[in-house]
Amino acid sequence: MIFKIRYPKSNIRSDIGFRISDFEYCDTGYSLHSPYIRRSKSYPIMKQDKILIIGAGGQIGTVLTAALRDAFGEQHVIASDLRPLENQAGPSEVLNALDAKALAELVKKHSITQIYHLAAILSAKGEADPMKSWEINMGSLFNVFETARNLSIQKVFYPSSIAVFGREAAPRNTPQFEVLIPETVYGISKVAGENWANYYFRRYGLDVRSVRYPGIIGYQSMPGGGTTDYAVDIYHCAVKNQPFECFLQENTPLPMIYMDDAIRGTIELMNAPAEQVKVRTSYNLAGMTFTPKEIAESIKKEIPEFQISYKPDFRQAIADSWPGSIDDSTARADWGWKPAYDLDGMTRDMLLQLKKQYLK
Ligand code: AKB
Repeated sequence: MIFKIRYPKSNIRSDIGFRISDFEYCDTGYSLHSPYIRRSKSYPIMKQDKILIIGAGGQIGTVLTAALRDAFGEQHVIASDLRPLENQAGPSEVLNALDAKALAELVKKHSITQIYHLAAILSAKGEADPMKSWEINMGSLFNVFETARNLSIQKVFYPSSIAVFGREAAPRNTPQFEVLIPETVYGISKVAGENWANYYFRRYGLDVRSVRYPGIIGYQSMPGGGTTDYAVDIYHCAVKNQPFECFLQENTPLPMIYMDDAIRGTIELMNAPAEQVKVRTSYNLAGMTFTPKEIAESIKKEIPEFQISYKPDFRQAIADSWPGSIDDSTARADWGWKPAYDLDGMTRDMLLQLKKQYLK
């Protein structure tokens, strides 16, 4: 079953205040968004919980908010962001996660029991101002962890990333427990954040759960400031019959995941019995692996006239420092993670859903 969610027309990446058009390589038609999300099939309804999402207007937040509202009820999920969120199906608030007092007041006002902290400056954008990126990523995280500890929040979700890995890590099928020497400030903040998550769990018993997201690809929302963003932009160009210029070289493999899988994995981890969540830093979460050339070939199966060219920029070095694929067997063993989409399955669905959006 498919149902429509309403979505703000703004192209501002909500959690960090940068315009995603900073990284636009074709006209991706942000204002045309009218996203859809598949109704979740198996999320248990837990009406007693009150969930706060920080960064609810971002790429993941937009879709996760709708999925959690579907599972928990619209009034039980409070969407927050730096700027007002329009057309929300449930309560929403303006929140700067760097403001600890405002965060605590909001948690008390809504009797929050769970926090999903999605606000961060991503890998590519973070390099423009490393100190500011560090302050935002770490300052907001400490506010969330301290508020959660002081106000007895039951669970916190903290997204980490494949950006925690660097060139010293195994470049393929990178293990769960691997050397972490990232080369971006975003990656460094995620390694630190994972360790603080583990610290708050061990020291204070705070139930923090985390996955290392690969690049996330979805039709419902746009990413902003990441190195994997090309893999969303490419589909928008394809459905608009525009050629696509890729900022990575054709043979650059990266771990990626379809949005539906990423959201399902997140909710499954958050709903897993605590004793099954054995990794308290962050779980490797894999979906698929492909290069720009391979995603273009997948699109050409559906749109034979699609054209791609390559013009690598500074993001190539970031991508080269990341693994091409990661081993998520620990997540599979501990809490039953399993992705559903492969590259061609994702391509068919992305093109179908985006065509519907652009035809509106
Ligand atoms: C980025 O490219 O920075 C993000 C990520 C992999 O965490 N999509």
